[in-house]
Amino acid sequence: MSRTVFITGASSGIGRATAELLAEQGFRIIACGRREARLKALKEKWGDAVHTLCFDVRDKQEVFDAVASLPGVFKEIDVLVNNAGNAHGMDAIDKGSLEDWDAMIDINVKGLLYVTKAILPVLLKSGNPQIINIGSTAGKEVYPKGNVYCASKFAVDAINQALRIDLNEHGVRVGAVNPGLVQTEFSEVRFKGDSPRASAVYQGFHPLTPEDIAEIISFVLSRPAHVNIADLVVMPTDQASSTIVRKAK
Ligand code: NDP
Ligand code: 8X3
Repeated sequence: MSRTVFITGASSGIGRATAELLAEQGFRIIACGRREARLKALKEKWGDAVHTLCFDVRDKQEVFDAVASLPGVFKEIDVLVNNAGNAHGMDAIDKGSLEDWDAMIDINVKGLLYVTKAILPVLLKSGNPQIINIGSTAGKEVYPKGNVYCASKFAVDAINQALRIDLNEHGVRVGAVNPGLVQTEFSEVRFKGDSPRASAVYQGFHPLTPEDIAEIISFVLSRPAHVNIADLVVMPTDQASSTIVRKAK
């Protein structure tokens, strides 16, 4: 029987690659994001296998209304992939912008909590419930000017552990996938559309692709029900830590 997977941030990067791969593998997908045209393109490509939900994870009401609006078989969610998130800005903490800090805490932490809270009642009815949280190496190690983004991803790490502990009695598999540098729209968002600065982040070495992470998520989902990959860190071979990256001279 095919499982139904609810993916936040499916309009771009890791989330979109995951939606595409899992749709191809026969999962039923609920693809979420704010950019409706991007989601519509997924729906057009995958037809009945995909249902789209357009909402902002920061808005509690939108989150709960979106989940309540799910039709027919899409109401029966087996898997939640908490992926929506971004960095906003990269400044020393004394120079950081309050708006950027609010965005990261509201999206990466509170948004993840709102979505999880809205989905748990249905997820707990699944015969094979699973949550995959997309953390980051930034949630394992603080780097210069990473401050609030790192704090938001450390929070994802804590929430991942908390969900695993509190949902243990319900038999929910909870695990995190924590990538290092993946080439997506992440740096475009972080640097507010400064494309040369964003693309420079991935120059001179071989970064991960969104498809690399999608394959790992698919592997995590394909383990037998008694196997839970609780916390996985993946970096490009050229990356040793948040600050040590082997780059061509
Ligand atoms: P992208 O910018 O390509 O994708 C981010 C996704 O999050 C988009 O689909 C976007 O959709 C969604 N999103 C952002 N804000 C909101 C919001 N307020 N409400 C709803 N959806 C939102 O970046 P990535 O694919 O790289 O990022 C995905 C996750 O991976 C993030 O949690 C990020 O922190 C994490 N990560 C990324 C790494 C990297 O190097 N790229 C490394 C480690 C972790 P839309 O704009 O349509 O709403
Ligand atoms: C994204 C990886 O190193 O840009 O979470 O913070 S990094």
